[in-house]
Amino acid sequence: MKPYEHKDIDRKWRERWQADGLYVTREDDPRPTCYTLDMFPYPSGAGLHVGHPKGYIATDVYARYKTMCGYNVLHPMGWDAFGLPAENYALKHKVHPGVAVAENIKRFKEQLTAIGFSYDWEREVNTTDPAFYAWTQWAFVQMFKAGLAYESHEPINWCPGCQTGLANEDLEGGRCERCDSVVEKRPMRQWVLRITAYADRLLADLDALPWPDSVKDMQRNWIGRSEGAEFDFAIEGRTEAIRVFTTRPDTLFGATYVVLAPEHPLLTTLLEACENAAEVAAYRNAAAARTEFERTGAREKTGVVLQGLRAINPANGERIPVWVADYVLASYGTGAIMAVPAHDERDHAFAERYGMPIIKVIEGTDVPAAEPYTGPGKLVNSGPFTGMASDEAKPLIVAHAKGTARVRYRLQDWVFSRQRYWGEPIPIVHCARCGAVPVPEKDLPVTLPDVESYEPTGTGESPLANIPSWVETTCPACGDPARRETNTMPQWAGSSWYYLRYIDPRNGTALVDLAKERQWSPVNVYVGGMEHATRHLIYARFWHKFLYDKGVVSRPEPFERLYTVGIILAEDGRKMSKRWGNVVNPDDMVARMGADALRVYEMFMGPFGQAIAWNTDHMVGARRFLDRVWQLVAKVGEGAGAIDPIVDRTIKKVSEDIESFAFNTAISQLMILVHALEAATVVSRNVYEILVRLLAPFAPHLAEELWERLGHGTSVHREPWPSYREEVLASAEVTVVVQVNGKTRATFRAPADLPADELVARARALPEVVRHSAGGMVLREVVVPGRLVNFVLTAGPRVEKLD
Ligand code: ANZ
Ligand code: ZN
Repeated sequence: MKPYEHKDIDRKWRERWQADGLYVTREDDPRPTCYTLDMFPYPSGAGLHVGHPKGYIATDVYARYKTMCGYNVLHPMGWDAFGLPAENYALKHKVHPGVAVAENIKRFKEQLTAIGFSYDWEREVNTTDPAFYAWTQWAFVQMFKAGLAYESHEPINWCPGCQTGLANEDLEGGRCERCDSVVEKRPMRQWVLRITAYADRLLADLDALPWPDSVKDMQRNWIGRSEGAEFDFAIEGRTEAIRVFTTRPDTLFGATYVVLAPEHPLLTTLLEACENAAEVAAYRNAAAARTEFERTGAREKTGVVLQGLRAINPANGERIPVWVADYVLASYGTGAIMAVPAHDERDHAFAERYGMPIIKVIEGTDVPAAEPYTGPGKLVNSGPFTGMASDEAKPLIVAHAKGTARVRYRLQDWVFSRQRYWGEPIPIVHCARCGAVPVPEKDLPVTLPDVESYEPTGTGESPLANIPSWVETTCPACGDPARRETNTMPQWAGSSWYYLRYIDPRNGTALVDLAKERQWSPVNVYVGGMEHATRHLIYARFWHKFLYDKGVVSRPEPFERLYTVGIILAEDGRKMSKRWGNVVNPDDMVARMGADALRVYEMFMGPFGQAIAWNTDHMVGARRFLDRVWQLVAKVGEGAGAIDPIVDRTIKKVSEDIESFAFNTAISQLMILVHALEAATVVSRNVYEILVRLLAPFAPHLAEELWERLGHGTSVHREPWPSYREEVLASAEVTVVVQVNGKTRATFRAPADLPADELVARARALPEVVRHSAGGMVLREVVVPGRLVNFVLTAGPRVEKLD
């Protein structure tokens, strides 16, 4: 029999699918819908490496499977092409970002096409297309009108490398997530989105989302809700008061000093009134040079007292000192605190260092006297509240000291302007008479003009400010001469709503048609990297809720199920990077072994969410598996034969595993089936056809070719998914214990009568077994049917056996 010639087969079917429009999705299709989506890529200059398609392969397997199960599937792809990555690439290679983006998209698309994805390319979106960003701007205008987009002059994060302001979400450990520069604080004019107005709903609606707990917890922490109170500490002999935020109003009687952040606006006024103004000013300037990250780190706390000033504790009228210290952040709460050294760690360390009094007001249990007690307890030294339980005392002390209950968030409003060229222009006109006026909807999009030089200016203005013909305009409200806003939107703007546009990509009169949106929403399965947990996934939820409030969309949450992809490391265990010279290019792999071998390998290499190293030899194993499926055709007899229960078991397992994104165990079950069929003298045609259909989502080209050779004139990808006979799988399920070198590592449920080889194969694919057998080779397996599998390993490198 002819060998499996992947080159011819891959090309033949790609062209045929394209010509037949096999993956074009229609709305006038009565089947239930399923929306399967990948986080769309930045079309970077480096092209794809083998890590990128892993998530795309998974959604493609899922989309093809759901189509065969009878769903009308939406499975689109597009480009997130605005923003710093694209612009930095263009600057480095001295090409216009628009030109670079077009080239990169072309290359990405070729690479993706070579892997055989079932995307409906008629719905392709590109965030840099004016027809797309007209709606990004439209949404901004709606937010402006709703009071959710506003101008601010607060100090923000400034990246000296990228020469632009950044949002908190763009930082990693105090550095720019893009270029790794240490980020500074700079006061500057900027546009900000009031995401905090949605903080409570963003939190509350997390509970019901069937997302991984890890992602939900990251969002909860990022939003960081704190219930507490604000108190005013009057300053003796002056009219100003210092307002503090505390989560522990019950400790107010123990507040022995107050602290202002170095950037606190009141400090400028108080400086003049204190006796050591020069010292305080010097401290403030030194603090400005330290990053927020340094200040909140483990470093010893420092500060300077404002001599001659006294604040008055509103609970008991005590006169207490006022300090400036950089462990208090200007960006949280009110930028000032009441210090309670007996019950707060940071205040305690500070008070010890500077000899401030430590007054215990909560009776703790079992704490060494030298340490602060931070828990709840019975109040002491607290005037009329002494003896009360701390939780009970909270509201009473708030009332007593004329405070107000307050909820604060760690989440801050979203700094939404960038002083860079390659972004959506913010659709605002500044008029001397009318102020900031939104561009009328009929005049959208405000297109990004071509410029000679798109290098960042570093002045706090974007390069757009250098184009008078573009900047100078008239006020939409009064007709006076006015100036356009020259800041652009951040790279996260387009991605905050793009998934809606695939539903209705060419709509010229609405962001999305509501009836179509109702038909397809929400995205049923969304797949992408963990790095988006607190960025894109919070931003998109915020925009979506806003659009929901506006009646633009019909549901409050955009994404139903979410799966995070484990990254593929290089063969040396490091991250794939040009810098290390360890990048594996999918084009080479596809050329050598075929698109289907790449697909099967990436789905088989380990549990989907787990990081795992690439190994070309293992991909060879995946290719061999496909060769064996190919060769099985020679054994196929005519007509239908009896079906062994292993076929039913395989259908059940592969279906359930695809549904739960356990692709590796689905493939190992297919391998078990192929193994069993190889052992038979004849394979009946109906059984082989079941195998081909089960394999179709994973190996679409090969399956299609085999399907044709079996005499079918229609695509296997339009065939119904095979069903299994419940009655032959009626045997009870048991719990099987899995050990590695005699240590129990996992358990799983399996049919009681599962043959030993299948039991072993299922056990071997468990993530715990993969993890605990790394570095050893399986010498033998001990199987107690229906009870236990024990893998006995050698030390030394693990040899993954695929066949
Ligand atoms: C007095 C107090 C007594 C506090 C006590 C804690 C324990 P979370 O839970 O993170 O919201 N705080 C308030 N604003 C701050 C700022 N700008 N920079 C640094 N620290 C600030 O933390 C709230 C607590 O962090 C507040 O409650 C305040 O210290 C401090 F036994 O007030 B607490
Ligand atoms: Zn005007």
